[in-house]
Amino acid sequence: MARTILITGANGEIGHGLVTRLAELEPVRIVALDLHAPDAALQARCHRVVTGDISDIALLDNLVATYDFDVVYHLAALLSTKSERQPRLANRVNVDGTLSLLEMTVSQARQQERDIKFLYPSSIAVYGLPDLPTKQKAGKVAEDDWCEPRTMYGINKLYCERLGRYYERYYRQLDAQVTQGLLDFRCLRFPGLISAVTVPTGGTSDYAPEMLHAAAAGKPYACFVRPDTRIPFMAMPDAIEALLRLEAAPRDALSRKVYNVGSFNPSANDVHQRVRAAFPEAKVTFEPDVKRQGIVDTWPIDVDDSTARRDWGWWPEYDQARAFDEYLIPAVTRRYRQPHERT
Ligand code: AKB
Repeated sequence: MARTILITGANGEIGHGLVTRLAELEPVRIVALDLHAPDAALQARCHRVVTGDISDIALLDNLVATYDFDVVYHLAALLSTKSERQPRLANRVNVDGTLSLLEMTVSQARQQERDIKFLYPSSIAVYGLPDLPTKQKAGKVAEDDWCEPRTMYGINKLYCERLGRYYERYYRQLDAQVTQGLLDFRCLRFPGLISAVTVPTGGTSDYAPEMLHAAAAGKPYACFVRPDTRIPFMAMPDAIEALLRLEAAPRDALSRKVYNVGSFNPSANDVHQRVRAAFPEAKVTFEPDVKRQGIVDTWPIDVDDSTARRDWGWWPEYDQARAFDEYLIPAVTRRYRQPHERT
């Protein structure tokens, strides 16, 4: 029987790729929730599209009353730059929204005495390196190191990782009766993501995708970080694959709830060189914004994802060269080509 999958933030960057890939892979009933209705092509891949706010408890109650979910992908979030500008809103969306969804999922799992998987994308924003020399020295950061986030978004994500663990293992631990039915919480810490299909909004790793899309669209771009800035990035198809592989992994293979995943870690200048090689007319300047730079400087230069590789066979398809040469550059070129140039 087709699985029923709830995807929150379905109209966002990861949501687009995930809905498309899931619909290709298997007969599945996707219930898509987002503040904004997705385009017609994405809607056609969904069983139902619900337009609404993740912190609307009545709406979530209604969804549980209507569907028996097998898996929940909770992607809805306010990213780091937006969260820094509106911290209370960030807390409402990123924390209260997650809490309501965890509560809804655990209640359904217990009522029906069956397990429901809950996939949660966290971020390298949970890390907080105190200064650049320490960031350099730390190199690849492992999951339990440097979890001292300096942004509202990073704090929200770290707390929700722990809420997930709580709802799986300890929720209502004082109840007299032990109930069956488990919220099976699985979490990935994503690096900056680069998609050829969508442009992110409200993040601080956005300089890389913004630079690429601006160059392909023939628009000038002022990069808001220094050329030597280095953090990990991942091509969107690998991010989708990581979520699907973690979801499919046997539970007893997982030694942790939260996994780093990485693939390549270019400097902003490396991204610029790749973009310039593909679009020689590109007008890119570097005009660092001290405050946004300050945020990126607290994120690690790379992540140690050896546990994901060992436990569930994580392996990125796209290193830096393949990501640009075989995925990003050809796809953005097609995307922004003038209609009269299209063959
Ligand atoms: C952001 O920049 O906020 C995100 C992230 C690193 O999680 N892309």
